[in-house]
Order: sequence, then structure tokens, then C-alpha cells
Amino acid sequence: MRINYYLFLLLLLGNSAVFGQNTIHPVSIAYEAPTDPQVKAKLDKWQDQKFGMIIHWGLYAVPGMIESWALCSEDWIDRDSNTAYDDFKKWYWGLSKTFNPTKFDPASWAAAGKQAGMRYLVFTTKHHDGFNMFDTKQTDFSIAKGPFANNPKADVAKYVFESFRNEGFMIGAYFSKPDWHTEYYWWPKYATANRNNNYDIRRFPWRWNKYKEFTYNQIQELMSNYGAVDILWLDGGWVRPRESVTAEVLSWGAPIPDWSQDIDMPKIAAMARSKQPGILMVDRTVHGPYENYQTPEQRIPDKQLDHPWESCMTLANNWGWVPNDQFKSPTKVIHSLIEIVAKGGSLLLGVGPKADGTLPQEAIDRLAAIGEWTKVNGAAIYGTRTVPDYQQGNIYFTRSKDNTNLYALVCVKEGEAIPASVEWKGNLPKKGSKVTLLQTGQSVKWKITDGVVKVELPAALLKKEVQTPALAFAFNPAQ
Ligand code: FHN
Repeated sequence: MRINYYLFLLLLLGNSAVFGQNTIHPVSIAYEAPTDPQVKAKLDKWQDQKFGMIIHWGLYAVPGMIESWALCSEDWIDRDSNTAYDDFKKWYWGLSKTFNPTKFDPASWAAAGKQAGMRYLVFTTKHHDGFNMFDTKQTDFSIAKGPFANNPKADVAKYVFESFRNEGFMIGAYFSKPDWHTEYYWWPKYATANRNNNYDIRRFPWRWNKYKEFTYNQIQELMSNYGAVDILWLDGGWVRPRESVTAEVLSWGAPIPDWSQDIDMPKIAAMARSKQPGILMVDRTVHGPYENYQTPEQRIPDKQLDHPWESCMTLANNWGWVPNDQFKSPTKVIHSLIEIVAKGGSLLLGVGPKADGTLPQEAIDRLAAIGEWTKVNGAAIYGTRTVPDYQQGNIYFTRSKDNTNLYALVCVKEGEAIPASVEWKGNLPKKGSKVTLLQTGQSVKWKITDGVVKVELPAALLKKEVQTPALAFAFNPAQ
């Protein structure tokens, strides 16, 4: 009975916490471009992909609650005052004894992502709760040591990476820099007041050195034993050298201790790149040589950015699986994708598998519907780059990398009919050239009057039953 009580509390927590959590990773202002030619080449390849899937899967899928954060004692985590924290923690850690995803089928996840038109993956090898979704030798707190241990796919991350690699995806390993389970980060000797390590590293250097060694060894395992990895996506930006705690960082409002939670990124990056040449390091919000692209979260920057970036956003309201979650419509996701790409970014869309190892049917259905659009309009998205005049109202513009094509993407409001014509200024088609509607492959009538392009839609598309999230036009640019 008590467990159900917890579950009820945690479901309440899910929504209130999501709001609080969205302020955890604002984006850093500065950007430092990589100089390593292999990293630059990989970054250019990553910038071609435009659309990825981030998968949060771990202990939190068992009860269907917010990922890890229920363990944290910060005031935005609304846990019931009658629940003793130690009892809750014991219960949470005990989930490792019941997590047994017998229907784990990563090939079906990869197929769903491919069908949506996604082209890169980021998978939670370890979230803040310290539970490992790979067969690490550094601790027994892993999926490979619980009831799933004898399953042929017990080394979960290996099979997730393999399945998505087989579908042609670039592969990203999400790894949480903080680990709330190991005694080297949260020392049982002291209370855990917030997300940071709970002892003054200046007084206990031995313990922090053990944590650095533990972290290095786990990342070394991921870089050595799991095939080609293209992105090391390091979450938990509060774990950062003290000297990187600028006024901007303090303004974000996250609790930052007086000591330096420095895990020696230069050493980690050198090892990672020795094993995975050119790998992209995404040390979120710790701008510098190891944040090869920036990662605004649950939002789209107001303006076009001139350096590589990605918006990570949930398909539903939560990163992991939560029962009765509210899923975004395919139109909402496609409009976000179009705006993000026109502003120079990529969309990393969050999906949370259930505890049995399957994707929620609603997620599968949404991804299939999104794929109906990307399948016929992808030329305006994949491999494109930005143009200065990137938005006019509900119309966004992109260009092919070789500048031979411009694309106009006209977002259509949910439930609205396709307009009989669309108009825009600038970004003019070349005189006498064709304007092609990507979804039909047919050229459409167009003219320019006083610098305004007017494109007419074919009658067949104007029937009220024909709807689309966006119309995409391709044309040669005037100059
Ligand atoms: O704290 C995490 C959160 O749980 C989730 O993993 C997101 C996904 O980008 N990252 C951090 C919040 O910014």
C-alpha cells in the first residue's frame, strides 16, 4: 500500500518538478569552436543530421516518475513532508531489484526513430541517480547486475547503440557527471542538501579523487567497449571547475558550492578522443573546448545562432516514461523542427521507454506521423544551412549547403486548411526557374511583384480534407 502512496506523490511531483527542472540547464553565452580537424569534420556531419532522439531510460521507468530528481532535497522537489527521506531513498535504490525489462527491443526503438526521420541518438548510459544502463565494472549498481542480469541483452547500452547504428544513426552517450548513488559523490556520512556533492572537497581531497577516478573509468569503458560513439553528452553542468562559475552561471540560480567540482575534463577528453577520434564533447553549459555545441533545453532561442546548437525537448511532458503523460502533436514537433533548423540548430526529441522495454504506443504513433512529413519534405531540413533572412511570420527559410537551392517552409496552423497562395519578400527565386512543392514534387505557379514572391497552390491541395503541418518549396536563388 505504502508504495502506491509513494507513486501517487511522485506523479504529483512529476509535473511540478518538470517546471523547476527546466531551469537547470540554461545555455551558456560564450562558444569556443573546436580546432581539431576530426572534431570539426564530425561537427559538420552532426549539423547535417538536424533531428535526433534522446532516450531517458532507467530506474525511474519502474514507478513512472521524474528521472532521478525525486532523490534531491531542493525545494522545487515537492515531496510529501510525512515521507522520511531515508525511507524514500531506500525505496528508490530498491527499484534496482525489480527493474526487469523483459520486452526490451532496441531494434523497434531504432525503427520508430528512423520512421520519424531522426538521424542521431543520445542514450542515458547513467543519469544522476547513478544507476548504470551499461555493464560497468566500477559498481554493481547497474541493469546488468539485477533481475535482468541473465538476459542476453543485459548490457543494455551496447544493444541500444548497435540497433541505432544499424539504422545509420550517429551515436551519442548521455553520461551524468554527478552520481547520487556512489559514496564518492554523496558521502553517507553527511546529509544531501542539494544536487551537489555533499562534502567540502578542499577538506576531503582523497574522496573527490576517488570520484574523479570512478568517473574517468566509467567513461573509459563507454569509449572502449561500445563501438563507434560520435557524441559524449555530459549532463549535470553544476559539476564544473570553480573558475567556470561566472556571474552568468550564478545568475541561473542553481546551488553552486564554494569548492570546485572539477572532474578533469582535459584528461577525460584526451582519453575519449584517443579511443573515439573526433568525438563531439558536449559538456553542457561549461563553455570552452569541451562544449562543441550548445544545448538550450525545452526552448528555442529567440534568434538565429551562428554556432552549432541543439534544442533538447520532450515529446511528452517528461524526459522518461510517466503514465498518462501529455504528448505534443506531430504539427507542434514539426513546427519546432522547422524553426530550430532555420535558426541553425538541431532538434533532439526526448522519448521515454516503459519499464518493460517497449516504447509507449502514443510515442510510436507520434513518431510515425512526424515521419509522414519528414519523408517528403526532408530536403528542406537535412544537410541544410542557414540564410540571413530566415523568418517572415510563419515562413522559415533554409538553403542547401552548396547554395544551389533555397527552401521556403510555410508552417500551417493545426486544423487550418492549406492556403490558396503564399507570399514572401526577399529570398527570391531565380527568374525563369521552377518553384517545386516538395510534398508533390510538382512545380507550382509563382510570380514576383515589387519584390514580393507569390506562389499559388494547386487546386487538388485545397480540398478541405487535405492538411499538412507545413508546405516546403524548393527553388534556385535569384543571386
Ligand atoms: O537534470 C537533467 C534532467 O533530468 C534531464 O536529463 C535533462 C535532459 O536534457 N537534463 C538535465 C536538466 O537540464
